[in-house]
Amino acid sequence: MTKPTTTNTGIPVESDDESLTAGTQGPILLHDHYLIEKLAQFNRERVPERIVHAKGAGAYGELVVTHDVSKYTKAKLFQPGARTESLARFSTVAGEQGSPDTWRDPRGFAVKFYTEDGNYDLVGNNTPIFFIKDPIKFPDFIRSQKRLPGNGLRDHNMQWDFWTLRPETAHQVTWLMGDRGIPKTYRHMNGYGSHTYQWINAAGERFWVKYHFKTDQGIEYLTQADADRIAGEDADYHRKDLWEAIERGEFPSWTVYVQVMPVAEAEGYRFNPFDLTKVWSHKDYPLIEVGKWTLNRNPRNYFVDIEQAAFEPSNVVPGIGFSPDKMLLGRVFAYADAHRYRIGTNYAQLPPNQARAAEVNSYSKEGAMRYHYNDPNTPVYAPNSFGGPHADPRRAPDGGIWDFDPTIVRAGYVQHAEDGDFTQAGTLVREVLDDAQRERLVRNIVGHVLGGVREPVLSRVFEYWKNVDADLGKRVEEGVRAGLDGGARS
Ligand code: HDE
Repeated sequence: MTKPTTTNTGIPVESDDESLTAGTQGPILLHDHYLIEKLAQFNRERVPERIVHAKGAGAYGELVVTHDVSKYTKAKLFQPGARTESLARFSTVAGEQGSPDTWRDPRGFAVKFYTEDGNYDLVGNNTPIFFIKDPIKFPDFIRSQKRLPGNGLRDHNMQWDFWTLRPETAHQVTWLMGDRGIPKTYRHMNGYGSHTYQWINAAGERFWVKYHFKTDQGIEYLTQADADRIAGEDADYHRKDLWEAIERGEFPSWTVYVQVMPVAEAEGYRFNPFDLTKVWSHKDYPLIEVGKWTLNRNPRNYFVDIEQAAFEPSNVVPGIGFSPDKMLLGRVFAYADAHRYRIGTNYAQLPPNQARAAEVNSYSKEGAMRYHYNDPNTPVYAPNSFGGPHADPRRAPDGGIWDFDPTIVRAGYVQHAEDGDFTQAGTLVREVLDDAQRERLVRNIVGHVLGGVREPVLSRVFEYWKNVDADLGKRVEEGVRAGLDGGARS
């Protein structure tokens, strides 16, 4: 016996095929409320897409801690042997919801851990750094990567205009234009927390840390030509790959590491350790293994579990804290604000966002779409004399520590000994990439610049890459000029 179709409130309906009319050719009747429900619901099926990272894919999994890092953090999810359920969402940045997975772009690497002390969200990318170092530039940066206001088209000239006017972008753009700019699949890329975070151990000692999720599948990439072809064949190539791998029982995993910097060493380090456009040399701060993170369960419903997933850098748990990284501090505000706008006041009650392993005793109440019941015997205000919850600083996450002078300033980062916008991009080009990777980098840059970049931006592009590396810059200029003269794209 098949189930009867019902209205949204469970009332069996007469027909799913014909509207109610006066006579077979007559007007549709207003009281055909099921017809109206169907059309009205259809018009309201979309929530606003994410303003960045609109296109993505996700899955559930688990973190298992295999090494003892308790001397650095008391966070329960990082204690030896701890197993914590997790949700991941991978994404591109600039493309809209229907855009191809294989466009050249950094990839979002958002991870939610359902810990005993509440949800911990580590919202990173597949690159250890980012384009800019101050959140005030973020709207400008993103707009330069999206569409022209006039004709609504994407524009390489606009992208390079922003990049070349903000030299701090050089390190990330070098990653972007290289192999990491188009991962073969979401399974074949690393993930990074990118920012410097803070760990606090049980004795209250503090450490600066950077997170690395190293793919156990190996790093693999798509060439620009393959990516362009696949974009035309299957816009959902990465989403489908992740889904099918998990369906096959081929669970992708990453080995989780941290770099740890004692707080006292931050001041004298050769790079400003809070500058999001810089990495910490692994020679200076080697990777310390923490555990294994595996994705082993597909979402039951893509919209409910993934489109409505809400990751926020403000979700830190005891043993983990923020740092003076201004980009992190800007994000600590922005994400919850975006969620309230995009998926409503009570987004934390939606299935993927609910605390799983922790009890929620917040004083929040009501608001649109609320469906969790507040305990009727618990007051909705504090202080109160009726047993309502009390804040306990001993259990709360640790506030940041700030070595700042009392004057409030708007200033760039303090430049450390080897700081400079192009230094690490040049090191990446000269010491990390091999000849073949450099050759592909040049070809990718030339191809992208020939996609419409023109003066006065064009000369700055050559200058930009010569600042990264003289030889690379020369090869880019030669390649572009040959292409402009009608020569074969180099
Ligand atoms: Fe985001 N970012 N971001 N971002 N970001 C969002 O949150 C923002 C930045 C990242 O799969 C938004 O729910 C600001 C860095 C990921 O749901 C928004 C700044 C890094 C995702 C937002 C940054 C990221 C987002 C858009 C500059 C890597 C997708 C909708 C201070 C370390 C998460 C939303 C998911 C999403 C704000 C820069 C990663 C608008 C203000 C740096 C992976 O809130």
